Amino acid sequence: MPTVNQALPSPFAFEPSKTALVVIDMQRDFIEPGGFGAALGNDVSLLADIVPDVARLIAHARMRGWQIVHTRESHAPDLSDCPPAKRLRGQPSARIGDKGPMGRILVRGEQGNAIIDALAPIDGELVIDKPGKGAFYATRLGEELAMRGVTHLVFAGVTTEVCVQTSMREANDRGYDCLVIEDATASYIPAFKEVTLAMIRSQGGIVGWTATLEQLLEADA
Ligand code: TIU
Repeated sequence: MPTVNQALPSPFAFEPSKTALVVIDMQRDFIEPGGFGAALGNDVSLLADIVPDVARLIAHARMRGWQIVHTRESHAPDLSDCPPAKRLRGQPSARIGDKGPMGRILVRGEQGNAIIDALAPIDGELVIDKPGKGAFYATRLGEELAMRGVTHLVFAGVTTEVCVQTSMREANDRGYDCLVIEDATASYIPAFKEVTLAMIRSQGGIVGWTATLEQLLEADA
């Protein structure tokens, strides 16, 4: 069984046929100007740096035959799945559902909601639209993974401390062994990324494991 011996806080062993790569929210809304990330006042260029490493990770997962899941944070056009408590935060001039340069912000089907071209899903990969920060809340992800006998999840995507960490915590509570790939995740606030990785692997791996992309690729060569 492949084992990432250098994973922290301890080696991470996984069975490829029971492993899924979960790529969180690599969508234009977060990575390109004019979307939700920018509407919240962030410098979105900070996230683009990880795209080549996420692409390498996806290519590896495809070669190894892991299940691949892409998520998109998104809401129905009538915003019936967007509680006012979520919509009313952020900048009053650019809220979820408002028109932006890439269409309505964080609304399903709009240009800004698409996964960036460099990481586009292919046939056979799951695409999960999620109204929350976590990938399990109000989605079919749990059922889809259970149907496929998945037990181990490898996480990538954005942002580390918001949707990646929330999804990992949801998965951890559901009994999955979770590994986050350090160089395949990013935050608008780089210090938060480092602290999140430290949190995940603290206390004996309270939320899961962390490893670099090279450590994973070497272990699963
Ligand atoms: N995908 C995700 O992380 N959603 C966010 O709103 N992240 C922020 O960092 N704002």
